Amino acid sequence: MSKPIYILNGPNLNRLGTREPEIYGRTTLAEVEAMCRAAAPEQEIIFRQSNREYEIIDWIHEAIDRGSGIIINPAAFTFTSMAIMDALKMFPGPIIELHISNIHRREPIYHKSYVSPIATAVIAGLGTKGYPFAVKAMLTMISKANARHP
Ligand code: DHK
Repeated sequence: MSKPIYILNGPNLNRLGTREPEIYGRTTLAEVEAMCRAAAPEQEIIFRQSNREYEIIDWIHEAIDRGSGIIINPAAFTFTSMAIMDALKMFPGPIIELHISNIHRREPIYHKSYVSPIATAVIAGLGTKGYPFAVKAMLTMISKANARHP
């Protein structure tokens, strides 16, 4: 089994399911976590959420030391945090930036991501189904990376 995949979630995503359901749907974060684990039953997954920027940075540092890939929904920090961008720059493995909504179809404040220039790939607008989709994609990225560097 490869090293764990980190799935990190930013501010307000702990309210998923009741938060603006017309944009984010009614699936809870716990249900999203279950969908991710079901998408990769053989793979260790570390699934976390925080409303604190420093905590997300600490988890990225942890992933630098012991993770194989990062799937991150930075939520509002996407558009504000150079600190998260700088932390992700140090991560040697694949990074998937994920948004439940299509941020590019929303108000202009949601258009400039600090994470996209660092990310290997970006998923936006698939709803919460984007999470298990990202997990499957990450498994492929990790196995390709492992094949390149056995
Ligand atoms: C979630 C948020 O909280 C917003 O701040 C982002 C993102 C969009 C999402 O679509 O998952 O802009």
